[in-house]
Amino acid sequence: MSPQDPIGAPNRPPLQLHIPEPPARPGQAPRFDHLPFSPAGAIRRPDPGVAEPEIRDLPYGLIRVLDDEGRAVGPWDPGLDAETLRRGLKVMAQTRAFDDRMFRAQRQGKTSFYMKSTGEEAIGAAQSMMLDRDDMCFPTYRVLSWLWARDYPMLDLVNQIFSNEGDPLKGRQLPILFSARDYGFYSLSGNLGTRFSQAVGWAMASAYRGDTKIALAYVGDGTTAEGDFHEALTFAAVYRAPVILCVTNNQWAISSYAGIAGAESTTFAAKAIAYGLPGLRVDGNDFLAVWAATVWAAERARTNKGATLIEFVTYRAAGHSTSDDPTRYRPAEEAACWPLGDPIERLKTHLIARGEWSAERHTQMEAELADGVRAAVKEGERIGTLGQSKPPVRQMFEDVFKEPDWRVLEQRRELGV
Ligand SMILES: Cc1ncc(C[n+]2csc(CCOP(=O)(O)OP(=O)(O)O)c2C)c(N)n1
Ligand SMILES: [Mg+2]
Repeated sequence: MSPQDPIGAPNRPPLQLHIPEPPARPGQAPRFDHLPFSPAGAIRRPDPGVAEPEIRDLPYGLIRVLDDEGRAVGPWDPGLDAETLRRGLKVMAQTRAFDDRMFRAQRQGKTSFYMKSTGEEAIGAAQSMMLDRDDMCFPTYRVLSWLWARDYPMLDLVNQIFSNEGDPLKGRQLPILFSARDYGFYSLSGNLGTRFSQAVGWAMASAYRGDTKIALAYVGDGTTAEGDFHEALTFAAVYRAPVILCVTNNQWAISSYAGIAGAESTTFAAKAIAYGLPGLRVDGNDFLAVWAATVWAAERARTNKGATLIEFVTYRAAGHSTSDDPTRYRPAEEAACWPLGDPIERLKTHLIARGEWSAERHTQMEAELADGVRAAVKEGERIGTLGQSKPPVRQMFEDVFKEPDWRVLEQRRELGV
C-alpha cells in the first residue's frame, strides 16, 4: 500500500446528492405536512424595539390572527375598524376581478402575457394600505393589489398590458411589469433578485439624506436562491437600512417547488438569523396578520432599528403565468387543499362574524367590481389591443438619457421620427 492510498476507502459509502422532490405530483393526494403551521394567536408579539437575539424563535412559528371560525385572536390582532377591513376586502376582490379578466384577455389574443396573483392578494393590499404614500415599494409582478389599494387609474394599466398607444410606459416593459412612482410602486424588474438590493440601496439613501421614508421589497421563494438576496441582507444588516424585506413563499417557482430553494432545510424567515436581522414568519393569507407584521417591521425601520425579513407563507393558486400549465407538475386539487385557505374568503368570514358584512353585499360588490374592470377594458380596447395600436416610434428615444447622446440623436434622424 502506498502512502497515498486512503485507509479503508473501499468501505466508504458512495457520495450522493439530495435532490428535493415536491411532496405530491399530479395524480397523487396533496400533502402539506412538511410545513410547520401554528394555531392562530399562538405566537408572542415582542415589543418592536426588542433586540434580535431575543426573538430567534419567531422565524420558526407562524404569526396568524384569523382563526378557523373567522375570529381575530391573539397579541398580533391589529384591532382594525370595520371600514378599513371592508376596504381591504374590496382591494383584494378587485385584484382578483382584474386578474381574471386579463387572463381571459390573453387567451383572446388581446395581450401577449399575463400573471395572476390568485391567493396572494392580502399581501400587497394590506401593506399598501398600511404604509405611507411616500414610502417606496419594490414590487414583483404578483402585487398589483398595491396599486388598487391606492386607487391607481385602471385604464393606464390596461393600456400597458395591451401594449397600445396609451401605455404610460411607452412600450418599454413586458405586460404587467409596471412602474408608478407617484404611487410608491418602483419600476418592476424582470431580473428577479434585484428587488431586494435596490430597496436596500433606496432605504440607505433615504437615511443618508436624513429623510423619513422607508422602503419595502418583495421576492419569491425561488428568488431567495439568488446571490442578490444574500448581498441585500448583508447591506441591510450592516447599515441598519430602514427597509422591510418580504419573501412571498407561495410554494412554487414556476414548476420548481420551494424545497429546491432551501425550504426543506429551514424556513425562509430563519435565514434572517445568520445576518442578525429579525425574521417573522407570517400567514400571508391572513389580511390582519400581514397588516400586523408590517406595523411591527415599519416601527423598527422608522425608529432606526433597521431591517426586518418577513416570510409570507402563501400558495400560488393559479399558474405561474399565461405560459404555464401547473397540472403538469402538481396535483390539480392542491390549491383547494391549501391549509391557510383563501385570503378573500377569510376576511369576508371575519367581517360577517363581526356583523359588518353579508353574503349579499359581497355578491353585489363583486358584480360592481367586475363592471368596473369591464368598463376599463372596453376603454382600452377602443385605443387598441395587442398589435392594433402601439406607442409612437419616436417615443423610443425620449426619456432615456437626461442629455440625449449624439448617437441616439443620429439614429432618430436616420429613422426620420
Ligand atoms: C434573474 C432571473 N432568473 C430567472 C428568471 C426567470 N423567472 C421568472 S419568474 C421565475 C420564478 C420565480 O419564482 P419565485 O421567486 O418563487 O416567485 P413567484 O413567481 O412564485 O412569485 C423565474 C425563474 C428571471 N426573470 N430573472
Ligand atoms: Mg414562488
